[in-house]
Amino acid sequence: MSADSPDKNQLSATLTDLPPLGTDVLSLVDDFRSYYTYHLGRDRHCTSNHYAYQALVLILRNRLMERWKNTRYAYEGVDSRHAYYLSLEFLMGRALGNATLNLGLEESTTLALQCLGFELEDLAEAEQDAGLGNGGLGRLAACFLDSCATLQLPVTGYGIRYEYGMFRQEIVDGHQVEEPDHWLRAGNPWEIERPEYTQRIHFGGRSEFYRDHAGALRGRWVGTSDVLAVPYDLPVPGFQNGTVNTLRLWKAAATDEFDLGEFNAGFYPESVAAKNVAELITLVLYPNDSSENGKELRLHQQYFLASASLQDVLARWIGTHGRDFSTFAEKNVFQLNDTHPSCCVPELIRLLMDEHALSWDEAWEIVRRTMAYTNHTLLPEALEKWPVRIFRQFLPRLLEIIYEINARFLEEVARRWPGDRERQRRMSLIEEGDEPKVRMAYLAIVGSFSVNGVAALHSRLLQEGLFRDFFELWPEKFNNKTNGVTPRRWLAWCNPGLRGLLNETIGEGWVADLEELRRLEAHAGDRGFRERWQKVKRVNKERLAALVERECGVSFDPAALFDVQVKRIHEYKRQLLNILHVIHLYDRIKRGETAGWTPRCVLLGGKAAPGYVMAKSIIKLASNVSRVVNAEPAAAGLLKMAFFPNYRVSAMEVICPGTDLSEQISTAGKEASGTGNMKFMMNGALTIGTLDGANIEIREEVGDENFFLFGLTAEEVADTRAHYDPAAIIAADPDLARVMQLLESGHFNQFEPGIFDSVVRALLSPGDPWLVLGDFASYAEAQRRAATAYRDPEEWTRMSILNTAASGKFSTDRTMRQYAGEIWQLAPVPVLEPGG
Ligand code: B1N
Repeated sequence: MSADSPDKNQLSATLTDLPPLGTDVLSLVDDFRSYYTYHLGRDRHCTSNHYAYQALVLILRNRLMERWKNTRYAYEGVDSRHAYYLSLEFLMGRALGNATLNLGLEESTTLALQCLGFELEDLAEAEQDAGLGNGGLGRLAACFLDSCATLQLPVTGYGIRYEYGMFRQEIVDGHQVEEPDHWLRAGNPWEIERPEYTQRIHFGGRSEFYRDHAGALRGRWVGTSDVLAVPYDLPVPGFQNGTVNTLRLWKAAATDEFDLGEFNAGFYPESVAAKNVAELITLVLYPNDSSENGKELRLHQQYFLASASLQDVLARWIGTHGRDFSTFAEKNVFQLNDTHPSCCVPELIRLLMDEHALSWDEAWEIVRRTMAYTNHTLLPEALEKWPVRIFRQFLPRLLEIIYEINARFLEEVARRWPGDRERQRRMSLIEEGDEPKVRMAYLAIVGSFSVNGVAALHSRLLQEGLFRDFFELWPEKFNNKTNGVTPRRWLAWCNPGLRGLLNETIGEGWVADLEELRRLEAHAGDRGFRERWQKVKRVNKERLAALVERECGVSFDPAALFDVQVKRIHEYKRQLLNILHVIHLYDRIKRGETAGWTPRCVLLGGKAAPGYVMAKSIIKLASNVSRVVNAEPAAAGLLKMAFFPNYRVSAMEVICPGTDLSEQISTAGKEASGTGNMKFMMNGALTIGTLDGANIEIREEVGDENFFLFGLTAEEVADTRAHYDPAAIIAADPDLARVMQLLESGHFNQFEPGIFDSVVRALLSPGDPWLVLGDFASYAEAQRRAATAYRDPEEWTRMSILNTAASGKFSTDRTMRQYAGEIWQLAPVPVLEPGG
């Protein structure tokens, strides 16, 4: 070995084996000053919190970085089986608070910042939400990652680094206006770009057959236009355990040879401009929740994610195992978050056959053993079906593989049910018709070893309805995994007051073992404990009231019942039912029926998909009703209403701790699970809800006496459809008749004639799929029970405590243990803390 070429291992050790970073106040202060001054180049004249926020992120990121590396080494060291969570959405929200909490650095960070003249809370506020998701499905993915890291499970998230996340909602004259969310404008200090792991993605071209060296007939994809996928990694810290997992997000980039033809022809600026076309793929998140997008660009996004992620995993595999894929299925499992990444099924076959020379049977065996699919909705409008025409144009080789999967699958169906042509037609991956389509859910089911729903009722309805034929064929594939939420963000971080009280009462174990909350039951009868519980709630309500005042210009009295419905605006979620009830309360006030009144503040919030006209009318109606109610002198001190603009993860962190009554009022059988319901419950809100989604399990856990149940069951909903008669319902219910009269008379749109006609028509239609009026009386009655209960603060507080106490099941730690044990066959891998 010569002097100028040191031993390679020596060099790498010198490079990367550093002593652990200090986590004491002094080390944090020193480090902060250094980043602030040298790296960011700021001094005492800088007035914006932005740079202090950046400096703080960088010092925390360093501490995550050492754990991140240890985690990677630990996984490599035991050659662990690994799960990949593939999702078009990760609704991460802010990362700063979560990082300090999970690193166990809250106290020292708070002190260090105080030395420097900052408050942790202010710097946390300076962070943009990472809004790379629409709602429940994307936020679930984020909670899953937190729990996997906390359970030390080797799980990597794969998603898309959208340049623009979920739009920012402004309310102008009561109407929703969408503003672009350019969340990366000021840079994202958490992310690490890793261009060395760039992948190449094909589009277009054509599929052809050829003979390989051995004379075998093989397929290949030629004449393609390629796009690069560049990975950006985000750290996902576990709760105080040394583990940091990875969320890898792909950004599209033009290839270097991009449009060289045009370049050579002298169109230099044009060819550079054309780069944008490639980069369009990851430009923007589609803002449709629970409805199909159907756009070519969306399919590009889906395939882009699937192909980049699979190639990444295969490249790592080949790096350690060479081209021997015989144990690949023992070491890897892919969880598909809905059908959005279901191109993975044909794409893995393509990669293994066309690029790695496996046979069909070998490739199919690997797919079948490594893919698992989660369904998140029964709504027909959300079920993805891509026109064969679009596949043929952009993904011709994939289409060919899908046809082959289908041919083999239909043979299996024919063997099981000989001669049953109708069943073959029903189950085919291709829906026939003028415009033949690929049924993505069926593709996912056929290619997966596991199919799960997200709450008990939802999973049962999938088996009995939507996927019945498949359940008959492969009952063993089907299972349920009830959703959850992470108790780190949704209790420990967002509700510091309650965290303190819980820690003093039952110790700190609940943060990583939420079933510990059951021990609160013993304290629900203790008057002193209830008083402390009330004080915490009061402070949280004051914080929420301040936010509502700031965002909506409406003042909420913290002594009133805070009644909250925040979620995407959708007819099946029945925000209209809530608004009708507010109108009913308003009507009672106007009629002087206020004896024994419970003052109430109603908060509604959520985004409407930009093209969903009815959802936008619902927002407008909520705004108009708020304006009328808040201006009514007789309602002062009795009723307030506000529409909360730009509802998002960071807003929910203030909203759920300050809520008394959680509105979970979807038409039974329509909400797959819901997860907001769980956040509210954990923070001690009581639920008014239907027997839908996870509400059913919430009620089971907390007991009927601590839950305000109303409405038709899923079975009754199905039976009511045929003879639903809104006119008769109104005729039989004078309260509802007056509400409809107010609406129809234009009382809430005096200078905007006709704007709510379509809303009224929908409510009055015997074909209303959501049966809004059908549940009105039952809902109003449950609201009366809630109002009465609230007037007994001791009793209400007892119920509030029991709700938190019973919320242990709804931790994603439980959900992830079930995925790991029952689907992934994945064991935890211990990781040492730095210096440990
Ligand atoms: O997924 C959540 C559930 O808790 C909710 O009940 C469910 O509505 C939600 C297409 C969806 N289902 N489907 C979607 C989102 C975006 C998109 O483009 C469909 N979101 C849900 C978590 O399980």
